[in-house]
Amino acid sequence: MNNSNHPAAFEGKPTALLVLAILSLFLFAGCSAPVEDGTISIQDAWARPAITGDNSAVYFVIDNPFAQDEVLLSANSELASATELHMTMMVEIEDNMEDGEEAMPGMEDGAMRMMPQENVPIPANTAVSFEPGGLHVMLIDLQEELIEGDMISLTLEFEQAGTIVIELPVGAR
Ligand SMILES: [Cu+2]
Repeated sequence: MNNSNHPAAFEGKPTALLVLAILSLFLFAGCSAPVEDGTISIQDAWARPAITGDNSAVYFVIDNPFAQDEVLLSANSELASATELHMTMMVEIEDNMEDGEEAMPGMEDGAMRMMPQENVPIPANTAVSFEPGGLHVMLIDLQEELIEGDMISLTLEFEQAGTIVIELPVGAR
């Protein structure tokens, strides 16, 4: 018997086993190794146009398709005096009003407030959206004007992936 002349019908099986072996290597790597740079992705990023001295906000979607939890620790931009992670949320007026402060017309039921976030968890197999009315990166006290069509860069620090620098356009999508 010459094994190199085995019928073609059997050739598919070793190939399938090889594919499984390679796939399991990838799965094993995904579970045990630290997440390497580039394993999460930042999509659809854009910044709000704003004038010098004013504030702007950056929005994007962070996609973590892996089995390991990720955390966005901080953001940094050279264009702003300070860069913070914020969450806009509706808060009850009565819980947050100073004595004697009056609610603005139309805001009797609550007000939108921006709450600084120490970090933002990006759980395994989850995409987290930063969008108007929710999570955003706040660029505080801009050192230069952000004009629609400009490209700016933003540095993001992740617990697992480390530093990721993204390039993004100024202007609403
Ligand atoms: Cu904000």
